[in-house]
Amino acid sequence: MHQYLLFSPEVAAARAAGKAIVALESTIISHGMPYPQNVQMAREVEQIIRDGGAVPATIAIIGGKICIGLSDEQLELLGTSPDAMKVSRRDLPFVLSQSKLGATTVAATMICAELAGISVFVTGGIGGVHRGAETSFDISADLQELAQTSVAVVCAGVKSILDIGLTLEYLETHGVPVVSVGQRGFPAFFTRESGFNADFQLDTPAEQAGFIRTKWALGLKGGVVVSNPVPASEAMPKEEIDAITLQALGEADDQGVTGKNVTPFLLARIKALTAGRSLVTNIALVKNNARCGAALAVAMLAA
Ligand code: PSU
Ligand code: MN
Repeated sequence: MHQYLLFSPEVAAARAAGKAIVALESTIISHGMPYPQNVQMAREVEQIIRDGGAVPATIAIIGGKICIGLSDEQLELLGTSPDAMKVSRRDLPFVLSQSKLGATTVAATMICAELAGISVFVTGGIGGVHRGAETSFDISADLQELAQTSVAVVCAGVKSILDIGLTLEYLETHGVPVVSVGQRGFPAFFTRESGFNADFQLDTPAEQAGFIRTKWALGLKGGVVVSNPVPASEAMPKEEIDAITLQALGEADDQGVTGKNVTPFLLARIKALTAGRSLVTNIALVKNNARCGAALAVAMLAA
């Protein structure tokens, strides 16, 4: 086993028994949602995965180790510590060698999941190409990670804080397939449609698993985006979220927010500007993704 990996008892038992395991990220807890909803969401999502026949493995960096599966106290720590670092690929050696508390992004969680032998990962939304990237160069490291690390990522698409069209172009260039579940359209996180299509619609876990297995059997390294739209009853009105997104983007610009702070800033502003309603939708879509990801992880075990 890798020297930096530390498995929780639940995940270690699942590995020994050959059970389906689903990875979960921790930046969504530390930087994506406020306390206490973040910790409550994390616990409920873990339970949904158990109910779906798989074992949840929330991933974070604690005490110089990559922790695969967290205790209740560790979830609480991530949800409440203001000094938890947002850790992407470039930050991993720092936070590990300095024994800092680190919350892993989609990119870093993919790296850790692959090290741990976990091939399915559930989150809310992935990072992408930011609007104005032609001058800011702000393209999430999540996209490069999807190009090279072999983990399937279940998400609800990408937020319209990003340039969704350019994000899909970037993924195409890097050979990352975008699969959609239940519809052809690529979802836009808070809403079911983005105006863009996914590459392939695969509705059943067996079909999704067959696609992913085939990609890797061909030696085609890298991830697969499995985009699962927010349930219609939980989606936000498009006009409202579009207007609020524009306002949040303007504020980020005015305040000179850059680098890794951009995404957490925008998430927090959108939550405030919707009086918390975006948070309700956010939690609902992560839970929906947990159901999808658990079923996919179980299907991945079938021959
Ligand atoms: N999008 C969300 N919620 C999140 C994130 C993105 O709707 O919590 C987090 C994820 O951890 C993602 C990261 O990997 O933000 C992307 O950050 P950046 O844009 O700085 O790469
Ligand atoms: Mn960025």
